[in-house]
Amino acid sequence: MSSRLVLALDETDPARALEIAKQVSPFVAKIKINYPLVLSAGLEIVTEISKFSPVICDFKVADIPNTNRLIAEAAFNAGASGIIAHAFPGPESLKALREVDASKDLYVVITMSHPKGGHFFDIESFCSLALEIGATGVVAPATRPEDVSKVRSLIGDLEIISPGVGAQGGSSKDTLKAGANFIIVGRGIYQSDDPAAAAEKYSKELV
Ligand code: BMP
Repeated sequence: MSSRLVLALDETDPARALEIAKQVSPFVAKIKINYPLVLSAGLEIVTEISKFSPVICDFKVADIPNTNRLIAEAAFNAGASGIIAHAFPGPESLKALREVDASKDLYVVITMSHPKGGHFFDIESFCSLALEIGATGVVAPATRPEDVSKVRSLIGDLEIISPGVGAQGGSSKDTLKAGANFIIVGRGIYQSDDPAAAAEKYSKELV
């Protein structure tokens, strides 16, 4: 069965990040990278990691349509298979990302996993926006499975990818039960003494 695990590779040492990407690739569906790694390694790291796994650029894009477009072009040209965006700038900003390349995955953040991370997020409006613009899926927090259930009831069969398992204390079992398709784990894997073994263990919990 294919893995339902996404590695959040926030390791900032480029050589170590590449080595981890290589080791965990048999156990992950995708690798999500974020600013900490790209700011230390440059966008070329997207191309390098794509040799091992599809890469989601978690740039939480949140700008006017033209700037969103420029960011997506850079990420996709580097080889990213998908990109993550914030919903609050509205439909035109999200559509601009979609229009760069509709074959790429676009995930919309619905609400966030950290304490009080949901206070300024409008779950209903953001889910309806994700549907309206034809998103591939959404990001919803494993730390609040009740929010994942609510999101699932609002977005039909769009994908849900859920961070917050491991270091943030979320339960992968409860999150999958609430309707998530993929679980995102960062520190629980890349900070482990044996990232490949940790990725294998998490991936086995998700079948
Ligand atoms: P960790 O497992 O180390 O907590 O990493 C979680 C990853 O998911 C980080 O890259 C973080 O930026 C991201 N993330 C999150 O934790 N909560 C959210 O609500 C949205 C995220 O993208």
